[in-house]
Amino acid sequence: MGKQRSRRSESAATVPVALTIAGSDCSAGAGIQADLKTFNALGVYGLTAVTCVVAEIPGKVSRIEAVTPRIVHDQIEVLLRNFQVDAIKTGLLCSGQIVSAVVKAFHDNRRRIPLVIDPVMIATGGDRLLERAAIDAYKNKLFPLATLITPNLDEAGLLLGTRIRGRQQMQRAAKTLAKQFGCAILLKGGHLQGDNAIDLFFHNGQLKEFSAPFVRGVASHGTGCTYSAAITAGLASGLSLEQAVGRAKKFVTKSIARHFRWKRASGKIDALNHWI
Ligand code: PXL
Repeated sequence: MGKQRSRRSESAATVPVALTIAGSDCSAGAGIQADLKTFNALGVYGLTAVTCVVAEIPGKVSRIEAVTPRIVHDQIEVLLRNFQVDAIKTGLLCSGQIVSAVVKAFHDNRRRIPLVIDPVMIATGGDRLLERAAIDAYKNKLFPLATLITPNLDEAGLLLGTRIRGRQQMQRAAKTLAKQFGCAILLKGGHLQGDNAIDLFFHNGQLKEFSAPFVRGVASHGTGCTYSAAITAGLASGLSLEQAVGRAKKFVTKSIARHFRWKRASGKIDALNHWI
């Protein structure tokens, strides 16, 4: 009994800790819910700072309500002051004021912690999730603090003011963003290249491709959240950035392939399977 207790407290003391700063998706396939499930599956204790509440099902956002920038700041501040946080990710930040509140909370805390930014702007179903004015706050204040930014093609296109199609344009975009913000870039190509989902990873002047067979016919709500959360979990656990991205790509591919599906008269609902 005594032995068991001491083993338990030892594992409790050494479990890696990751913080997600993101919105709540009530259908639980994306947002903070996907992040927590991913952290859990990868053996990381997850902390959360909620930025907004989204009423939605996969593919259809009904309504978004942001919480106040002050409570976003205070959630992060109290967590960073009291936990040894090993890695942080940001997801949907909703508004420019919330981006600024997040940056302020980071500056109030002296320790530099690996930071993964998923620049969530548009939901997979096409709904706009981020106020347009927030993009400048991202560019000027938050991106310069990033370890890694994980845009998809639409997000990278919005950030660079161009359309990105094809591998050469992807390579150029990844390099330009890395140079502009002084961090690593994971540019997610989705199904651009046909049968494979190809992502370009640009880090320390080196370009690497991560590829997996594209899983067809599955609603992919939450894949970006899950991917960036899995990378964050890897960094929290001490993996290198490249190892963390490689493992996360496998994790997200499996969670799509082994998805859940509910059939309803009104159509099917798919959800990623994080139990892997
Ligand atoms: O998948 C993007 C996303 C991120 N965060 C929240 C969301 C969604 C998509 O709907 O609701 C909270």
